Amino acid sequence: MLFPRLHLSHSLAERRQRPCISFSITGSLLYGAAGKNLLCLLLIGLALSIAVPARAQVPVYDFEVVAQYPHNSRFFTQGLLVHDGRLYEGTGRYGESALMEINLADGSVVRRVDLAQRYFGEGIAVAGDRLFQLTWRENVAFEYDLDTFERVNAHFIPMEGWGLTWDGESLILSDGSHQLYFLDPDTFATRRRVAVQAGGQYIGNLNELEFIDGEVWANVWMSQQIVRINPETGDITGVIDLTGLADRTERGPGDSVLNGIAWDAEQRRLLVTGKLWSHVFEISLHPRSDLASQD
Ligand SMILES: [Ca+2]
Repeated sequence: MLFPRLHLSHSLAERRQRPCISFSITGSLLYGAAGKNLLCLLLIGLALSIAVPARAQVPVYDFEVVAQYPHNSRFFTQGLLVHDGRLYEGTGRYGESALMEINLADGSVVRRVDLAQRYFGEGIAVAGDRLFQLTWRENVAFEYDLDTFERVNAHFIPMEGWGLTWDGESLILSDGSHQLYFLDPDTFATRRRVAVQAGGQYIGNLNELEFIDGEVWANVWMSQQIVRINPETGDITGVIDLTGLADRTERGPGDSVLNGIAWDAEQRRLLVTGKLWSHVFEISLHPRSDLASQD
């Protein structure tokens, strides 16, 4: 069995190599605001108490930094994507929200549209020649012409807006719950939705999104993890543990948590950042090798 092999006497470094993370996809919902060390301890206790079914154990991936690029630490990153080799970012906070094209190499702003003070910007997605940006609690998603950055439409959304991505047919929206909504990009009608879960436990706080090779990847708000989701079933298929990445960048004051996933499909490179981070990181992933040896 897996759980009895987890002992509190393990050193922190050793514990990090053990599959504590396989429980934290549940625990982050409850304990995401806790310190990471405390979180790990709590999760061991949580795992013992809730008896997560063995089927909930999913592959865990560790990261390596391939490259790092400057990022404006005043940007409260809520949406990040690469399209045709160009980096786009949407930022939040009232009075500071914007939609931007960013020069990845030096972090400078190529194009920028500011939102009115009453809007808190959230996730962004490109669908064809259209660029969409959610707002948090203002029940509107803005549509822009990708080429001109002109706002061409506004769509009502009945839920909070958190993350947004595009699977080639539908916009996929997260609202901070465990649900993913698949929306018609013309009408914003909900075509379907899935509940994201692992081993029967709903995984909530889904935030920034990215559609990568048939999967939805999602930041889990206030955690250092990205979950990989089967968009047909809602099943969690993997957990990417980015513990330690936030320590490798200067961060602005406030809610400077990991948020922002951008997949450069042409160059097959993965970019991640966080709110108020001084860097965007290109990372590579590798499976945590000792997961299978725990039983
Ligand atoms: Ca994204």
